[in-house]
Amino acid sequence: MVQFSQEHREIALKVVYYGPALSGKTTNLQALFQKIDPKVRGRLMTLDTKDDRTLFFDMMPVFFRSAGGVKVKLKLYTVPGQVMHESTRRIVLQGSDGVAFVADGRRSEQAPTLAYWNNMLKNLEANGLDPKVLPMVVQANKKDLPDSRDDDMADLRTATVKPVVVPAVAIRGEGVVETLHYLLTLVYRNLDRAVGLERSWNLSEREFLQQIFSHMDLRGTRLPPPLAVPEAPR
Ligand SMILES: Nc1nc2c(ncn2[C@@H]2O[C@H](COP(=O)(O)OP(=O)(O)O)[C@@H](O)[C@H]2O)c(=O)[nH]1
Ligand SMILES: [Mg+2]
Repeated sequence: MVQFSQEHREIALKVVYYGPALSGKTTNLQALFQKIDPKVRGRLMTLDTKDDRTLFFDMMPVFFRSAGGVKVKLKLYTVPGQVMHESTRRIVLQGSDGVAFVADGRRSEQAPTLAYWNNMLKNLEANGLDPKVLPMVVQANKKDLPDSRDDDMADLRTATVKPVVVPAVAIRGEGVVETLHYLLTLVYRNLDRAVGLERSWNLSEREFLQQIFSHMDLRGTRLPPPLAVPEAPR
């Protein structure tokens, strides 16, 4: 759950990059780290083993202060993908305000991706997070590989959970900013509905997004114009 401190005029948000081992979660954070102005980003903490796998999780903080004097802290986390880290994954999901599900978009990965997705939905509920309400974006990654799927990950959609799908080649930084932008738009709207970010905190959607994305190198990125992001289908 988002953390607010009225006294310090501070909002702390947690966004989690979730997905199977080697789908590209760490690569997403590394690409964002390279694109974002050091003035607003903290350190990128990653702890990978030699075979590229995340041992615990990766974390990158992003900070800004709005014109209305609200300090926003955004923490981006990944989870370790391997089966043995199930309990860590559940803990990292705790209190998340939004989830980017990074999928290896190859046909050969379709079955394990679906299994992982369903496992995530279960872990969300175990954490008291409602997948019908929690902002979620699916990233169809590794679009550069020859057997990549072109079905828009339709099998991940259920009657009640219909995530937006963003294609990506994270290793080239493509689709990475778009994924975060879409997710943060949904995160903002969800919190605004819940606590009135605009009304009570004087923090508009436009300013929230602009504070983050105007500090990024957006070459090669195609972001929608302000306020033009559609609601996720429900
Ligand atoms: N071809 C290709 N490889 C990728 C892409 N994104 C990540 N990878 C590779 O996939 C492997 C696993 O990526 P990593 O980010 O460590 O996965 P994680 O386990 O989800 O953190 C690494 O060798 C990456 O270089 C991509 O878009 N295309
Ligand atoms: Mg990793």
